[in-house]
Amino acid sequence: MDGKPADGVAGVIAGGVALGVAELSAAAAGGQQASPLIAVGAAGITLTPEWLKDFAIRHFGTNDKLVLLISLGTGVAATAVILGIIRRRHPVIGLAGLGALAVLGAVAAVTRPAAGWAAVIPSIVGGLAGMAALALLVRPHDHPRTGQAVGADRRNLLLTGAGAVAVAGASGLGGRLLLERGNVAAARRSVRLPRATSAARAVPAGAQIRVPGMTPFVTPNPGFYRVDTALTLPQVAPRDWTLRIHGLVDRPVELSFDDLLKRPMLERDITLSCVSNQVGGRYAGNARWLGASLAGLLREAGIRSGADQILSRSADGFTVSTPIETIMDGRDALLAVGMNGEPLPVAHGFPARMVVPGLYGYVSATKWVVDLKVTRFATDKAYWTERGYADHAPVKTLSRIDVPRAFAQVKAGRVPVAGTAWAQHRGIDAVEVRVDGGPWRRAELAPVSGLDTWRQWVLEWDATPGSHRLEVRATDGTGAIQPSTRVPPIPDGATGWHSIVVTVT
Ligand SMILES: Nc1nc2c(c(=O)[nH]1)N[C@H]1C(S)=C(S)[C@@H](COP(=O)(O)O)O[C@H]1N2
Ligand SMILES: [Mo]
Repeated sequence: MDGKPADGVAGVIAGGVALGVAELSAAAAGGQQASPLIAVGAAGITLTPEWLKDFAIRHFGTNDKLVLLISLGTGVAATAVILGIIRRRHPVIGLAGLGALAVLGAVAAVTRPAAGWAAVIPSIVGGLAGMAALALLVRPHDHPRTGQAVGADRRNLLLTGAGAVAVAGASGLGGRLLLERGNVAAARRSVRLPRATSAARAVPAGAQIRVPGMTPFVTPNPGFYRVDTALTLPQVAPRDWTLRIHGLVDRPVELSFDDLLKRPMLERDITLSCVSNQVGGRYAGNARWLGASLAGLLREAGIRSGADQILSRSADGFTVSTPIETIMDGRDALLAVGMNGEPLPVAHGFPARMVVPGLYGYVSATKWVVDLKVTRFATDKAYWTERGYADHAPVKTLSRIDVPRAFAQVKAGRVPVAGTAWAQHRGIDAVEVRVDGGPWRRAELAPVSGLDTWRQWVLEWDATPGSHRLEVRATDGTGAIQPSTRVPPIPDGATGWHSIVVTVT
């Protein structure tokens, strides 16, 4: 009997052997990037069309990578089932299919930024192991008539299968464990951050609106939104870290992590937000950053005339273009090492990242940053600007109703309506709320210590029974009112008024 279920299972086992052995040799050869599954996933992220990436960020949020890995795993398993079944009738094609998958993994791995030729090894070794397993598990020539194993043969097959499963499991697990050893968690714990030479202004007593369910004024690190293209977190040890400043400069600079820590350290409260944030969305967070002045570093390197862009690059090859003008205009643009009193979390750029108040993250906030090229917008494009996003992207004024929640049921009477508004580096001067399209009413603004953080607000509302629509809009420090026109995040950030509907009983 052709195409029996056991052949499909054998295919999956062979696929597992391939991936497991690849994982183990990735640990030996080239690290995370050389693991075929990770490499194909990462290449997938790079090649994904903009609309799909936007959809993924919107619907899966920070889980977008988990969804990608699960889809990939499912795809590989399904292909392996098919190859197992094909192998019975077309022995060579079944094996060649596995070989093709291995080639795909190898190509993906070797084309990752910063990958050497050794990155092909895990896919090839894994592919060969998988082919050997498939050849052993599905032997079409043993029983040309029935294609079925019988008696002692079947026992042999079961033993081979069990052995292959053990190889797949042990090598996969072992490989993962070894790969995790490259983990910088311990190095991060041993970093001692210097004291700030210029401390942050104290957060004013009333900055946090005391209403149950209100967003914290300072976002705790574990709850800080995360947006990046990294499928596995880059593990950059401080002792291996250097920052190169080159391009249109008088004196190229190469900075070690110790050099960086010896520089004057600024501590600043800065709200970071993502261009992908939708009106009412949660891709914004406020932290106390510690870092060196970027302007100071660039001044030492000496920017040549004609340069108008800093192209920053991360350890995993992501790039960001930032206008030099903005970095040098007196705002606190940082090469940050600390976040809320700790070394940067690995997910947020350890050991060093950029933070520039007033610009969306994709044009300012390079995590795991290792390279600054002083260049021109006419010469160089960055990851997202190559994909249709704007070169210049100052943060747009946004305001958000945090309580009550959308579609909440509240009791009639006095109901506090509270939320957050941001227009980094211009500041928030007013927030207004209206109910059911009625007159705008000014909310009470919480105090803030500067222009670079978000600002909380609250309005007491006399809620009457029924269904009501609440809307909010902010005015920034230049007097400009947040526009009502809804535009999508691409190319330079969403606008529109946040509105929610609540039921009063
Ligand atoms: N290396 C690297 N840095 C990056 C990104 C990235 O994909 N890779 N994404 C940028 C974007 S789009 C944003 S909004 C911020 C998010 O920073 P966070 O994850 O610390 O909140 O990081 C920026 N820095
Ligand atoms: Mo972003």
